[in-house]
Amino acid sequence: MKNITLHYAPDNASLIIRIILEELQLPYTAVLVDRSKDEQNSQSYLALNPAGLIPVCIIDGEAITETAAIAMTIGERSASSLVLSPDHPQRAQFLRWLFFVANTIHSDLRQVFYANKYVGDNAAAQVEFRQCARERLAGNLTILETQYKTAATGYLFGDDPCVIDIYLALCLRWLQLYPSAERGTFTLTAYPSISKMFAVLQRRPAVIKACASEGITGHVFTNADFVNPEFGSAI
Ligand SMILES: N[C@@H](CCC(=O)N[C@@H](CS)C(=O)NCC(=O)O)C(=O)O
Repeated sequence: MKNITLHYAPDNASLIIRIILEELQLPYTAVLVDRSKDEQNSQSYLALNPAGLIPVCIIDGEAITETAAIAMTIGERSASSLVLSPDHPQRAQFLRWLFFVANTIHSDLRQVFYANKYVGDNAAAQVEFRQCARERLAGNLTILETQYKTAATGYLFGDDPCVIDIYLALCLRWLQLYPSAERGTFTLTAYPSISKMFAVLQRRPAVIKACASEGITGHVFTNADFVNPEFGSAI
């Protein structure tokens, strides 16, 4: 990978990829997608990602979308421990939990954050829909908490963090903050093993550097605070 460009917005799913790039010390160019101008739906951005979602990562001229796919691609191409290789005995379990975070947890989150996109403009319907999504999330996070409880090192696989640990940390960071009118509705209290992992993860230099470059400081996973300056948000 000679040339990497990350299209990002502060505290968006692109931050998962930025942390991975920093962990691997890969050089990259970050290009801001200004959500206050709805740039994710501009013609030029839709040409990269027709779904109008952030992130897009261009690797050696190829546009890649979907956070988990980008994470897998970068991790595999750099033969890093962030991704378990196809011959690793725990590869199937690794894929299982990566998909769980990507297509269950992250999807549940989108339902909490963007209820209007699922049920339309009816405010009462949105409240009910968000409540259902939050209840489903609580159940799914309990399943993950059980996995982390049995993880010997605190990380899901082995001594070092993998892309799943990072992905989950960002998901639960956002859930602590957004929608901002509901800040505080979600806490990590019910998930002590996950929370313990986050406390270690957030001290890693790559995490601190990636977050700081988007204006995010402090205990970024265990005691999330908004982007400062107030420039960008996950939703
Ligand atoms: N399935 C996508 C979801 C990405 C996603 O939800 N991105 C959010 C920002 S964190 C976004 O682009 N939101 C704008 C929108 O939904 O219009 C992925 O994994 O990359």
